Amino acid sequence: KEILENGNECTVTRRQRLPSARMNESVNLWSILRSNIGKDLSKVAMPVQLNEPINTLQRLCEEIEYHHLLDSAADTHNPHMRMVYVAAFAVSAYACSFSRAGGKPFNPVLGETYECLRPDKGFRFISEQLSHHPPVSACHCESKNFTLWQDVRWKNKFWGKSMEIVPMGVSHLELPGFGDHYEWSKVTSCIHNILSGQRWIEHYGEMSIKHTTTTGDVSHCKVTFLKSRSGGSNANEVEGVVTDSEGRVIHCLFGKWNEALYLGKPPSATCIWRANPMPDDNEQYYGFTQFAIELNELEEGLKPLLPSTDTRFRPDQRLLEEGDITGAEEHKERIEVLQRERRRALQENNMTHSPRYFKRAEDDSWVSNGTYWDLRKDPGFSKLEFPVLW
Ligand code: PIF
Repeated sequence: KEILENGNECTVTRRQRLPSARMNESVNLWSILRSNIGKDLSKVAMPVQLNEPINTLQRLCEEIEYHHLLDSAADTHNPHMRMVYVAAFAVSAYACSFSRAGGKPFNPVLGETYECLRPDKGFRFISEQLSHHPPVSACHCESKNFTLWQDVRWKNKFWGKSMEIVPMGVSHLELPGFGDHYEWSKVTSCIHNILSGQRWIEHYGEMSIKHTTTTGDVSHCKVTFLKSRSGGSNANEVEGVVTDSEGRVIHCLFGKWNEALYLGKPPSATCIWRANPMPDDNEQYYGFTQFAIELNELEEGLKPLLPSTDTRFRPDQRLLEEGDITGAEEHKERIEVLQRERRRALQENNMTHSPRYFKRAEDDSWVSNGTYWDLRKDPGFSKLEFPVLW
């Protein structure tokens, strides 16, 4: 049962699996990469077969799967324990990537949007593609307990056997109950065996979570994502240290970003977060979690409420989800041509694109302009004009 925004209860049955399993990939990635050596790979149109039926805007929403950790933080009076929950949340965002080295998300087109309204989980989320070259996506998620926003941009580095994805942009979190603000940035991700063998994903580097209130610095947490040693005995390990404003160590954390995070030192440690079990047949279905399976679902009741720019209406992604690779590729190319035409028209008129639901903040980050949910309610997106993206 879900509680709707108007307070009514309704029963929503969400799908338990995608409509179609993943086809065997028959793309020669090497021939694509070889002919684009030295090029920025985000400027190369990739075959749709490399994609999973989810896009970057939805991937940002996937990072919120373990939002209950933020609800716990909002319920915790001790500021250092609050930081423990926030750190666990920041680590949990990586869990879904473990089973996902096989594919890349769809690259949203400029102006594409995505919403995820989950009254059952107590949050509502929006995201928008703000720039095409370089690809920049922003999102904003709110609940009674927290507000979370971030904008992301990647740099790709292709090393031959592996590809590094270096993210830029900052995640922001506010817990209004305490007047807290937290911010952190993402660590580097690396896809190994990109050309042959079993692809696998690794995250490494340091994540520094800063906690401030109007009265100054409160605490800090350094989370280290360890690089795998040869043999892989320490694969996916993370370590964290929470310090107070004077730099004294208050808490220690350890665990694995794909499994669980513990507070304390073994053997007397407390589990703070554990990843949800995966659906049994997930390997055939793109390695998606139950939460990911639900993200691109288009229920009948939702159709008239969404703007036409919502990812759920994007035909190439829908066709891939349904297992029609040929149809998906045709539509992907058609959508790319449309986007090039819109770009040319803007250039010819000396105009630049302006995001619809996000604006620049003083610190140059992108924040919600607060209009999405009001427009959705009144006058309703069906009464507004949108560019034809597909
Ligand atoms: C197309 O995007 P693709 C290109 O941007 C192309 O330049 C553009 O034409 P234009 C098209 O309109 C686009 O559709 C290319 C690139 C996209 C990202 C960033 O979807 C996120 O064809 C990457 O893809 C995160 O992909 C990856 O960039 C996380 O989406 C795992 O660079 C890449 C990925 C490299 C392949 C990795 C393979 C892993 C299995 O004429 O407008 O320029």
